[in-house]
Amino acid sequence: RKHLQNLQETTLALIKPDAIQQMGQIINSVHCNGFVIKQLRMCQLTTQDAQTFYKAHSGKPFYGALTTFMSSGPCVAMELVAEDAIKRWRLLLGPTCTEKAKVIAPSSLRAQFGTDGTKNACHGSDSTETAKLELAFFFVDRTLGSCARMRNCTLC
Ligand code: RTP
Ligand code: MG
Repeated sequence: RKHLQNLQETTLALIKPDAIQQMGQIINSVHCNGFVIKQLRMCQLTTQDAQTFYKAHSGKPFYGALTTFMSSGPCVAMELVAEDAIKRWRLLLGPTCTEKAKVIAPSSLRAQFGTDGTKNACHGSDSTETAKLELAFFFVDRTLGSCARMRNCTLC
């Protein structure tokens, strides 16, 4: 039945480096908006990791600034579970550009915690296909009891 199709959908959410000090408020919003956190990790991407994660945007004018920003400090990655999680998380994010978000979606996460058009606080997968790929990117190592770190992690 169509209305049950996206029950228990999963998506990859990121708290980006510009909003890492607001992670408590952002995680509170995650819970208040009915998302369950299935997995969570904090890690700092290398420039190469960021280039791989955002490879769909390679060649665009903002790609260099985006990948430099995304590797400038730690991110928090979360696997979120909810009905229609992909669409609902992106709705909570608001528009890509923080300044636009402040005007048309002032209670969105990007309006509240973003910095500008590139430094915009959070990420959300845009389809079931990208969610699957992006979750594998961050949560591929499920070993218990040891650090499941990124390649070339600078934190440990
Ligand atoms: P995201 O992938 O991070 O969830 O964001 P989005 O779908 O809303 O936007 P997208 O078009 O996929 O862009 C990816 C990220 O690139 C940066 N960006 N900067 N300065 C610019 O014009 C510009 N445009 C995009 C943002 O960090 C955006 O989230
Ligand atoms: Mg996107």
